[in-house]
Amino acid sequence: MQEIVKSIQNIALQIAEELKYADFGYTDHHNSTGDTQLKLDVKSDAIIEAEFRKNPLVRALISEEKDEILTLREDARLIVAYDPLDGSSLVDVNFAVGSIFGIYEDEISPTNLKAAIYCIYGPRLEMVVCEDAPKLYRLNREGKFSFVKDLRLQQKGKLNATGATQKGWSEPHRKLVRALFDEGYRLRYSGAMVSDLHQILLKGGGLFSYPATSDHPQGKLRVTFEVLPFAFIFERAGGATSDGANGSLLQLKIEKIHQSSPCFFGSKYEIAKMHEIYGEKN
Ligand code: AHM
Ligand code: MG
Repeated sequence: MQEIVKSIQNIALQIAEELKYADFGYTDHHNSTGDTQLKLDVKSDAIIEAEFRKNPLVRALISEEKDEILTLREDARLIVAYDPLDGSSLVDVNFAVGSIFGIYEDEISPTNLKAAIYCIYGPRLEMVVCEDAPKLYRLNREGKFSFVKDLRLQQKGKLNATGATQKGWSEPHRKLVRALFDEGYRLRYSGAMVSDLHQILLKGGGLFSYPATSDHPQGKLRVTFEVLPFAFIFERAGGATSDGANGSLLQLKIEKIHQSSPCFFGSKYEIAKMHEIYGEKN
Protein backbone atom coordinates (compact mmCIF):
# COMPACT_ATOMS: atom_id res chain seq x y z
CA MET A 1 0.00 0.00 0.00
CA GLN A 2 3.03 2.31 0.47
CA GLU A 3 3.31 2.70 -3.31
CA ILE A 4 -0.34 3.77 -3.55
CA VAL A 5 0.11 6.25 -0.69
CA LYS A 6 3.16 7.68 -2.49
CA SER A 7 1.12 8.15 -5.70
CA ILE A 8 -1.63 9.90 -3.71
CA GLN A 9 0.90 12.18 -2.00
CA ASN A 10 2.17 13.25 -5.45
CA ILE A 11 -1.45 13.78 -6.57
CA ALA A 12 -2.29 15.87 -3.49
CA LEU A 13 0.70 18.18 -4.03
CA GLN A 14 -0.27 18.77 -7.67
CA ILE A 15 -4.00 19.34 -7.00
CA ALA A 16 -3.20 21.68 -4.10
CA GLU A 17 -1.05 23.74 -6.48
CA GLU A 18 -3.81 23.85 -9.14
CA LEU A 19 -6.35 24.96 -6.52
CA LYS A 20 -4.25 27.98 -5.63
CA TYR A 21 -4.08 29.48 -9.11
CA ALA A 22 -6.14 27.67 -11.76
CA ASP A 23 -9.32 28.93 -13.43
CA PHE A 24 -12.33 27.40 -11.68
CA GLY A 25 -14.94 28.08 -14.40
CA TYR A 26 -17.23 25.46 -15.94
CA THR A 27 -16.60 23.26 -18.99
CA ASP A 28 -19.31 22.42 -21.58
CA HIS A 29 -19.51 18.80 -20.31
CA HIS A 30 -21.58 16.84 -17.81
CA ASN A 31 -20.39 13.83 -15.80
CA SER A 32 -22.43 10.61 -15.38
CA THR A 33 -24.35 12.06 -12.44
CA GLY A 34 -25.41 15.00 -14.61
CA ASP A 35 -23.27 17.66 -12.90
CA THR A 36 -21.65 20.25 -15.15
CA GLN A 37 -17.92 19.60 -14.87
CA LEU A 38 -15.70 22.36 -13.58
CA LYS A 39 -12.31 22.84 -15.23
CA LEU A 40 -10.80 21.93 -11.85
CA ASP A 41 -12.75 18.60 -11.73
CA VAL A 42 -11.36 17.70 -15.16
CA LYS A 43 -7.83 18.85 -14.30
CA SER A 44 -7.82 16.92 -11.00
CA ASP A 45 -9.08 13.80 -12.76
CA ALA A 46 -6.26 14.11 -15.34
CA ILE A 47 -3.62 14.53 -12.60
CA ILE A 48 -4.86 11.39 -10.84
CA GLU A 49 -5.03 9.30 -14.02
CA ALA A 50 -1.51 10.37 -15.07
CA GLU A 51 -0.09 9.48 -11.66
CA PHE A 52 -1.73 6.04 -11.48
CA ARG A 53 -0.64 5.24 -15.06
CA LYS A 54 2.88 5.25 -13.60
CA ASN A 55 1.96 2.85 -10.79
CA PRO A 56 2.33 -0.84 -11.76
CA LEU A 57 -0.01 -1.98 -8.94
CA VAL A 58 -3.10 -0.30 -10.42
CA ARG A 59 -5.25 -2.28 -12.83
CA ALA A 60 -8.17 0.10 -13.32
CA LEU A 61 -9.68 3.43 -12.35
CA ILE A 62 -13.25 4.42 -11.54
CA SER A 63 -13.73 8.18 -11.35
CA GLU A 64 -16.68 10.46 -10.66
CA GLU A 65 -15.61 12.26 -13.84
CA LYS A 66 -15.42 9.16 -16.11
CA ASP A 67 -18.53 7.37 -17.41
CA GLU A 68 -16.82 3.98 -17.63
CA ILE A 69 -14.18 2.03 -15.75
CA LEU A 70 -10.74 2.72 -17.29
CA THR A 71 -8.41 -0.29 -17.49
CA LEU A 72 -4.72 0.67 -17.30
CA ARG A 73 -3.09 -2.80 -17.30
CA GLU A 74 -4.33 -6.37 -16.99
CA ASP A 75 -1.51 -7.76 -14.82
CA ALA A 76 -2.28 -5.81 -11.63
CA ARG A 77 -4.87 -6.34 -8.90
CA LEU A 78 -5.87 -2.95 -7.50
CA ILE A 79 -8.85 -0.91 -8.67
CA VAL A 80 -8.85 2.69 -7.45
CA ALA A 81 -12.26 4.41 -7.25
CA TYR A 82 -12.03 8.14 -6.61
CA ASP A 83 -13.78 11.47 -6.43
CA PRO A 84 -11.06 13.79 -7.83
CA LEU A 85 -12.35 16.98 -6.22
CA ASP A 86 -15.16 16.58 -3.73
CA GLY A 87 -16.96 19.84 -3.03
CA SER A 88 -15.49 21.48 -6.13
CA SER A 89 -18.42 23.90 -6.44
CA LEU A 90 -17.14 25.48 -3.19
CA VAL A 91 -13.74 26.47 -4.57
CA ASP A 92 -15.15 29.83 -5.68
CA VAL A 93 -16.03 30.65 -2.06
CA ASN A 94 -12.61 29.40 -0.92
CA PHE A 95 -13.86 26.57 1.35
CA ALA A 96 -11.83 23.43 2.05
CA VAL A 97 -12.38 20.65 -0.52
CA GLY A 98 -10.86 17.19 -0.94
CA SER A 99 -10.08 14.07 -2.97
CA ILE A 100 -11.40 10.64 -1.91
CA PHE A 101 -9.91 7.24 -2.86
CA GLY A 102 -11.16 3.69 -2.30
CA ILE A 103 -8.54 1.01 -3.00
CA TYR A 104 -10.18 -2.29 -3.97
CA GLU A 105 -8.51 -5.63 -4.71
CA ASP A 106 -9.75 -7.68 -7.71
CA GLU A 107 -13.32 -6.43 -7.64
CA ILE A 108 -15.46 -3.58 -6.38
CA SER A 109 -17.22 -4.67 -3.21
CA PRO A 110 -17.09 -3.59 0.44
CA THR A 111 -15.21 -6.75 1.44
CA ASN A 112 -12.58 -6.13 -1.24
CA LEU A 113 -11.93 -2.58 0.00
CA LYS A 114 -8.34 -2.75 1.29
CA ALA A 115 -7.74 0.88 2.14
CA ALA A 116 -9.43 4.27 2.08
CA ILE A 117 -7.55 7.53 1.75
CA TYR A 118 -8.62 11.15 1.50
CA CYS A 119 -6.80 14.44 1.07
CA ILE A 120 -8.12 17.74 2.35
CA TYR A 121 -7.07 21.02 0.77
CA GLY A 122 -7.65 23.61 3.49
CA PRO A 123 -5.33 26.16 5.06
CA ARG A 124 -3.09 23.08 5.48
CA LEU A 125 -2.68 20.08 3.23
CA GLU A 126 -3.69 16.95 5.13
CA MET A 127 -4.21 13.32 4.28
CA VAL A 128 -5.96 10.50 6.15
CA VAL A 129 -4.77 6.99 5.36
CA CYS A 130 -6.76 4.03 6.67
CA GLU A 131 -5.89 0.38 6.42
CA ASP A 132 -6.43 -1.03 9.94
CA ALA A 133 -7.21 2.35 11.52
CA PRO A 134 -7.24 5.97 10.24
CA LYS A 135 -4.03 7.96 10.56
CA LEU A 136 -3.69 11.70 9.98
CA TYR A 137 -0.71 13.13 8.08
CA ARG A 138 0.09 16.79 7.39
CA LEU A 139 2.43 18.44 4.89
CA ASN A 140 5.36 20.01 6.75
CA ARG A 141 7.68 22.89 5.83
CA GLU A 142 10.10 20.46 4.22
CA GLY A 143 7.40 19.40 1.74
CA LYS A 144 6.89 15.95 3.33
CA PHE A 145 3.77 14.41 4.84
CA SER A 146 4.45 13.71 8.50
CA PHE A 147 2.36 11.62 10.87
CA VAL A 148 0.19 13.69 13.23
CA LYS A 149 -2.02 11.21 15.11
CA ASP A 150 -4.38 8.25 15.03
CA LEU A 151 -8.05 9.23 14.62
CA ARG A 152 -10.50 7.71 17.05
CA LEU A 153 -14.20 8.50 17.56
CA GLN A 154 -15.77 8.75 20.99
CA GLN A 155 -19.06 7.02 21.81
CA LYS A 156 -21.01 10.23 21.32
CA GLY A 157 -20.27 13.58 19.68
CA LYS A 158 -21.68 17.12 19.55
CA LEU A 159 -21.95 17.92 15.84
CA ASN A 160 -24.83 17.41 13.43
CA ALA A 161 -24.23 17.74 9.66
CA THR A 162 -27.09 16.86 7.38
CA GLY A 163 -27.45 17.37 3.65
CA ALA A 164 -30.02 17.62 0.85
CA THR A 165 -32.92 20.05 0.57
CA GLN A 166 -35.10 20.01 3.67
CA LYS A 167 -38.35 20.10 1.70
CA GLY A 168 -37.48 16.59 0.45
CA TRP A 169 -36.68 15.11 3.90
CA SER A 170 -38.80 12.28 5.28
CA GLU A 171 -40.66 12.60 8.58
CA PRO A 172 -38.20 10.28 10.43
CA HIS A 173 -35.29 12.38 9.17
CA ARG A 174 -36.89 15.60 10.42
CA LYS A 175 -37.44 13.93 13.78
CA LEU A 176 -33.85 12.71 13.99
CA VAL A 177 -32.38 16.14 13.22
CA ARG A 178 -34.75 17.81 15.71
CA ALA A 179 -33.94 15.22 18.41
CA LEU A 180 -30.19 15.82 18.09
CA PHE A 181 -30.56 19.60 18.20
CA ASP A 182 -32.84 19.24 21.24
CA GLU A 183 -30.03 17.28 22.93
CA GLY A 184 -27.65 20.20 22.36
CA TYR A 185 -25.92 19.17 19.12
CA ARG A 186 -24.51 22.01 16.99
CA LEU A 187 -25.13 22.44 13.27
CA ARG A 188 -22.02 22.04 11.09
CA TYR A 189 -22.41 21.63 7.31
CA SER A 190 -20.17 23.13 4.65
CA GLY A 191 -21.42 21.16 1.63
CA ALA A 192 -18.15 19.28 1.05
CA MET A 193 -18.41 15.82 2.58
CA VAL A 194 -14.63 15.55 2.98
CA SER A 195 -14.54 18.66 5.17
CA ASP A 196 -17.71 17.84 7.09
CA LEU A 197 -16.63 14.26 7.85
CA HIS A 198 -13.06 15.38 8.62
CA GLN A 199 -14.44 17.81 11.18
CA ILE A 200 -16.49 15.08 12.88
CA LEU A 201 -13.47 12.73 12.93
CA LEU A 202 -11.14 15.36 14.34
CA LYS A 203 -13.61 16.62 16.95
CA GLY A 204 -14.24 13.05 18.10
CA GLY A 205 -17.84 12.44 17.02
CA GLY A 206 -21.22 13.53 15.74
CA LEU A 207 -23.48 12.63 12.84
CA PHE A 208 -23.11 13.24 9.11
CA SER A 209 -26.13 12.24 7.07
CA TYR A 210 -27.18 12.49 3.45
CA PRO A 211 -30.64 10.91 3.56
CA ALA A 212 -33.04 9.57 0.96
CA THR A 213 -35.31 12.41 -0.14
CA SER A 214 -38.62 12.55 -2.02
CA ASP A 215 -36.83 13.61 -5.23
CA HIS A 216 -33.71 11.40 -4.71
CA PRO A 217 -34.80 8.16 -2.99
CA GLN A 218 -31.27 6.79 -3.41
CA GLY A 219 -29.64 9.91 -1.96
CA LYS A 220 -26.86 11.75 -3.77
CA LEU A 221 -23.53 10.42 -2.58
CA ARG A 222 -21.87 7.77 -4.74
CA VAL A 223 -21.13 4.37 -3.25
CA THR A 224 -17.80 3.31 -4.75
CA PHE A 225 -15.80 6.51 -4.28
CA GLU A 226 -17.62 8.55 -1.59
CA VAL A 227 -19.75 6.35 0.67
CA LEU A 228 -17.64 3.18 1.06
CA PRO A 229 -14.25 4.85 1.62
CA PHE A 230 -15.73 6.98 4.43
CA ALA A 231 -17.73 4.05 5.85
CA PHE A 232 -14.45 2.07 6.03
CA ILE A 233 -12.73 4.97 7.83
CA PHE A 234 -15.58 5.66 10.30
CA GLU A 235 -16.04 2.03 11.28
CA ARG A 236 -12.30 1.57 11.76
CA ALA A 237 -12.20 4.75 13.85
CA GLY A 238 -14.63 3.10 16.30
CA GLY A 239 -17.77 4.70 14.87
CA ALA A 240 -20.72 3.25 12.98
CA THR A 241 -22.55 3.71 9.66
CA SER A 242 -25.92 2.96 8.13
CA ASP A 243 -27.84 3.29 4.88
CA GLY A 244 -30.92 4.20 6.89
CA ALA A 245 -32.68 0.89 6.29
CA ASN A 246 -30.51 -2.21 6.37
CA GLY A 247 -27.60 -1.36 8.67
CA SER A 248 -23.90 -0.84 7.97
CA LEU A 249 -22.90 0.79 4.70
CA LEU A 250 -20.22 -1.88 4.40
CA GLN A 251 -23.00 -4.35 3.52
CA LEU A 252 -24.11 -2.49 0.41
CA LYS A 253 -24.23 -4.44 -2.86
CA ILE A 254 -22.67 -2.74 -5.84
CA GLU A 255 -24.57 -3.02 -9.08
CA LYS A 256 -23.37 0.05 -10.98
CA ILE A 257 -20.16 2.03 -10.61
CA HIS A 258 -22.01 5.34 -10.25
CA GLN A 259 -24.81 4.14 -7.94
CA SER A 260 -25.69 6.30 -4.94
CA SER A 261 -27.03 5.47 -1.50
CA PRO A 262 -28.53 7.30 1.46
CA CYS A 263 -25.78 7.38 4.10
CA PHE A 264 -25.19 8.04 7.80
CA PHE A 265 -21.73 8.18 9.42
CA GLY A 266 -21.18 8.88 13.08
CA SER A 267 -20.24 7.80 16.52
CA LYS A 268 -22.09 4.77 17.86
CA TYR A 269 -24.59 6.84 19.85
CA GLU A 270 -25.91 8.87 16.90
CA ILE A 271 -26.22 5.84 14.61
CA ALA A 272 -28.18 3.98 17.31
CA LYS A 273 -30.40 7.05 17.69
CA MET A 274 -30.96 7.11 13.92
CA HIS A 275 -32.04 3.45 13.94
CA GLU A 276 -34.33 4.07 16.90
CA ILE A 277 -36.12 7.00 15.21
CA TYR A 278 -36.15 5.58 11.66
CA GLY A 279 -37.46 2.27 13.07
CA GLU A 280 -40.45 3.85 14.84
CA LYS A 281 -43.88 3.50 13.22
CA ASN A 282 -44.66 7.01 12.00
P1 AHM B 1 -19.53 16.63 -5.59
O1 AHM B 1 -18.75 15.35 -5.50
O2 AHM B 1 -20.08 16.88 -6.99
O3 AHM B 1 -18.79 17.81 -5.06
O4 AHM B 1 -20.90 16.44 -4.72
C1 AHM B 1 -20.84 15.84 -3.47
C2 AHM B 1 -21.16 16.84 -2.40
C3 AHM B 1 -20.72 16.35 -1.04
O5 AHM B 1 -19.42 16.70 -0.80
C4 AHM B 1 -21.68 17.08 -0.13
O6 AHM B 1 -21.86 16.44 1.08
C5 AHM B 1 -22.93 17.13 -0.96
O7 AHM B 1 -22.53 17.04 -2.30
C6 AHM B 1 -23.68 18.41 -0.77
O8 AHM B 1 -24.92 18.33 -1.38
P2 AHM B 1 -26.17 19.23 -0.89
O9 AHM B 1 -25.83 20.63 -1.23
O10 AHM B 1 -27.32 18.68 -1.67
O11 AHM B 1 -26.36 19.02 0.61
MG1 MG C 1 -18.02 14.26 -4.11
